[in-house]
Amino acid sequence: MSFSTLFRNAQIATMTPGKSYGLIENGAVVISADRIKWVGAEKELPDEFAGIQGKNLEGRLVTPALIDCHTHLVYGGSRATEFELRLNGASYEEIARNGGGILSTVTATRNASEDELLAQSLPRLDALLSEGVATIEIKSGYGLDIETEIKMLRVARQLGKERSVRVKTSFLGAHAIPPEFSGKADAYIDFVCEEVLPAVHYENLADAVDGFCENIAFSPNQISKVFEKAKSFGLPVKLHAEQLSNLGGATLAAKYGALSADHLEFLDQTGVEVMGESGTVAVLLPGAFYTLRETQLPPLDSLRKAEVPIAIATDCNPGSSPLTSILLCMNMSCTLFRMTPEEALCGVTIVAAQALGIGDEVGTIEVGKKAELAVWNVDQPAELAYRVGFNPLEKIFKGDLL
Ligand code: DI6
Ligand code: FE
Repeated sequence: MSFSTLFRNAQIATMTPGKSYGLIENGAVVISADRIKWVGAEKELPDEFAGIQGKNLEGRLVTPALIDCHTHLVYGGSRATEFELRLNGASYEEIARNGGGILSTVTATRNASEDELLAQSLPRLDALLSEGVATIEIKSGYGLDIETEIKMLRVARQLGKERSVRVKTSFLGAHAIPPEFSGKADAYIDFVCEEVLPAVHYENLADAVDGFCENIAFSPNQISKVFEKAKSFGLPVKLHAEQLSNLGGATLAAKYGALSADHLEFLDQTGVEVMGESGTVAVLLPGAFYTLRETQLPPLDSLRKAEVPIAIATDCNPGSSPLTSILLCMNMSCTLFRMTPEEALCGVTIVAAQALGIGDEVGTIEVGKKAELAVWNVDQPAELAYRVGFNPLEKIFKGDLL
């Protein structure tokens, strides 16, 4: 027992399905090595654990460490100037004609060295970690050439070594058409499938493959080519779908057994039902909804009725969601989308883990899962989503290190 740790006198939101938040009052958790060995009411603690070193959490709330399952956290430069220009009257089109928008981030990302990209990305990662995040998904997609897509994904992997965080990477070559392929979307997709994705996969840099299915990006037909290639490499897929219009992207993703379909403001009933049947997670991104001042709400009630699992994420990116707060994301999901605080917490724990295909490892406080716990200075779980601009994290605990 010398390598076990006991947390006691805690309010534990296990996030296991069933009872509200899977809550255990006056609870205890036993951790051995990096796994949860026992969890329950302290008065039921088995004798075998009674003697081990313990830490009194003084009634604090314990949740699974949080998971941000959709980010574009690695990028060069900033789009603050564009933000300012727009608020001074410039149109999005004017800005794009002058080299702004996604392509300005592509230029800045191509021009940044690996070290510079890492240095620029670390403060964003640290902001998320300071709010209890221990797992983050990071996409490529601002390189759009072999060298820069690889550079972005290497930086994403390196972030996981620089900090105590699990990084899951997604290859997003099909994000936008780079200037050198202007007007040649099909040729670019061929390049992604035949050259970029194979190079990325050869270096084992992608845990999944993503795409942007939209009128301003790629059609379902073009995305399906990328998905076919991903399938041939045994890589899971996911998709930015139905963000600005309805092209049936979510249905396509579900047909490929996608881990998730993300955004979904314009998802229709057919899409909802197909997602419900396939088990594809709906990842809602309130930061992009807010920043773009979108008014079309994702079909929350239909998703609930069809029992589609719902996750939420920051979508941290320099254009449509410059958000590095998972707690604000939770608050926005409640205020803007009318999700409940419990749904919001599920969306950054158990369901976010499912969206990354790691639901067996993390996302709940259950025997056998990785011991990755966030301890909060709050009286009840709803406070995490309720407050705006306040961070009550006491500490993240991992494994049996006190
Ligand atoms: N959807 C988005 O909202 C972002 N990417 C995507 O596929 C936009 C990214 C950006 O503007 O830089
Ligand atoms: Fe995104």
